[in-house]
Amino acid sequence: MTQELEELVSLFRKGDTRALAKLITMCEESEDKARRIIDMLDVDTQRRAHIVGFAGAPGIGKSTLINRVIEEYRRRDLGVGVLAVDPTSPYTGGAVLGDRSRMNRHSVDPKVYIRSMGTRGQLGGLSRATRDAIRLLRAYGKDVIIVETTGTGQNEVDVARVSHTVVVVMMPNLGDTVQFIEAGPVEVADVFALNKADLVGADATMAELRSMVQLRFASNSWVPPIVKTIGTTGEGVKELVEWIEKHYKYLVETGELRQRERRAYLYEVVDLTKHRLSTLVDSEIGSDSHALEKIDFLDGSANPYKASDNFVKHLIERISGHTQQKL
Ligand SMILES: Nc1nc2c(ncn2[C@@H]2O[C@H](COP(=O)(O)OP(=O)(O)OP(=O)(O)O)[C@@H](O)[C@H]2O)c(=O)[nH]1
Ligand SMILES: [Mg+2]
Repeated sequence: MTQELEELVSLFRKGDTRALAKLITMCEESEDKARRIIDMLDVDTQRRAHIVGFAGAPGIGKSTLINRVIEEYRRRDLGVGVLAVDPTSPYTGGAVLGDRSRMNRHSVDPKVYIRSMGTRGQLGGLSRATRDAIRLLRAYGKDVIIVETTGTGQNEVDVARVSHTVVVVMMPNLGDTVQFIEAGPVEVADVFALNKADLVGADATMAELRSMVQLRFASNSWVPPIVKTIGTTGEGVKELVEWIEKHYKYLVETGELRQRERRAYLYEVVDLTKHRLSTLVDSEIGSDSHALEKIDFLDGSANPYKASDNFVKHLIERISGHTQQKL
């Protein structure tokens, strides 16, 4: 495993796309493999990349739009990585295949890498492997990393945690626009794309969005712009990318970039720790049936709170024993 990994990492460093793909797959396979890979790539992951999240309701045109955004970045000779996170069907299914076919125009371009990621093993939020994939794309030398998530509510919040810039995609006549706005995704928006601007009702929705932005963001130092786009023709996409870049510049100049990265890093550490503790509880119970028997069960007067206190104490002893062995 170690030799295989060393070979892969050395190919990866030479820019081999298959090595990149294999390393992402290994990160998906297990946390242990991910840890070894990230250890080996420690220095490379310091590279800069602009991480851009795209969020919005299913079918709103995110993939179509991203396809055009890739074109725009390629015109600027930037390397792009895209991770399409599919929360409903992790491995197969319409959305994933759809993403492939809509984005595959760039699949022959070595400077573009597109991949669907599942949400397997998630503990709320984007999967650990998605964050590792972002780290790998960054180390690989991509200039821009796009993360597409579908849905409303929690998914937007999750994508915001890993992104520097969040593009919230809207479309005309999205049922009751105001109601949709209340559902949450706007809070995390840095840029709005009003996609499908060719449809009837675009102007009315634009007006609604404008007044909402004025209301919600007026006192912020960055007021999210609203850009009309047509994913199918590419109209408005140049302007969209310009705004995405302006936002990045804003983040750098105000020092917010570092704050966002720090926050993302802390969330990741917290998620990893929660996951490891929960694995520890399971393995403790699974590997040693006595562990459960040690927990007092007094007939009639059982107190699960006290019992769980004792169990936690037991786990802490186990952990400190384990870390001491490692040191
Ligand atoms: N009329 C019109 N249709 C569009 C536009 N952009 C995308 N579409 C169409 O909308 C449909 C959905 O597009 P997708 O790009 O798959 O949407 P998505 O948001 O990625 O969908 P999920 O990944 O399933 O959430 C497709 O049939 C597109 O051709 C647009 O600007 N105008
Ligand atoms: Mg899509």
